[in-house]
Amino acid sequence: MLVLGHQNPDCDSLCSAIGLAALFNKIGRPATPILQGEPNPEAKFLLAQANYKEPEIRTEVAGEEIFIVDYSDWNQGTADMKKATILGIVDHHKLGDITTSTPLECWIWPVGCSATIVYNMYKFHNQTPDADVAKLMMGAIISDTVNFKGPTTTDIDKVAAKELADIAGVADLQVFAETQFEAKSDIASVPASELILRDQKVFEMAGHKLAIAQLELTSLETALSKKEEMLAEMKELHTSKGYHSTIVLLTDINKLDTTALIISKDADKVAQALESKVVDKAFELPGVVSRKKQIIPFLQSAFEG
Ligand SMILES: [Mn+2]
Repeated sequence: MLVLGHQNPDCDSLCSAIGLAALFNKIGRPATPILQGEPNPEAKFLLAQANYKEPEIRTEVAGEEIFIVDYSDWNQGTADMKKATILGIVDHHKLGDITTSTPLECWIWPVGCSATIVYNMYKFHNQTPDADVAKLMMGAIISDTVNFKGPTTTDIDKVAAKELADIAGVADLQVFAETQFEAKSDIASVPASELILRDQKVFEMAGHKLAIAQLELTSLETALSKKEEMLAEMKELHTSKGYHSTIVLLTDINKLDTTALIISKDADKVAQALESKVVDKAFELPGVVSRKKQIIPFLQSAFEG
């Protein structure tokens, strides 16, 4: 079986796939984690910290048995995913549009991170992750919950991260989190064309496609100095893909605020749905850090009524 996360792999997508595949191997179900693309810099940082080999990148899964983690939408899977047998889903987002012709094993919990669920699957099977895998899963929880400060954080996540840190031999979770966040904030030399795609997900709302990327940073200074370059790259992407809106969220993970850059057929509609106002192709979202909880639901009600 193959275990895979979504496109534009982030920490959770990578580490939960690795964690889940390792669990299956422990209980006699041979499994291999794969990636749909290059992992983001924070995910690469975690691989280096855990001294774990980067999984193979594969974008074809037709004919395979697969388990998917961190999504349940066809559009976040491989193009040929409908030709695979989906054995199961682990996720913590709103339920997507994937359906199957045979029963499947679903672990979908409203928690802060898929890795939290995977860790609880270890407990269900009376297993313990190895130290390196535990470190990866711990890092994914830190990332997805913004070090337990994000609004999706639950006590289940906090307990899982603490126990995983113990298994991994990480003495100070805070110090680890700070180093991890510095790694992902190091964007000075990253080209704008790459930045605008970081953690990008495409959402369909009433027949419109909204591409929403998110950069989580310890400070917005460097990102804002690249605003014009990013807007130019966004415009190009926007036109070539025919999106309704192309949005890049610049989230300050210390101040817990977001500045959104936008290229759109109706930027005012998007900003108004989030109780904001567009000024110079950008709008402010004070107190907003979670795309899935503080942005998507409001855009959905504005577009779908
Ligand atoms: Mn996740």
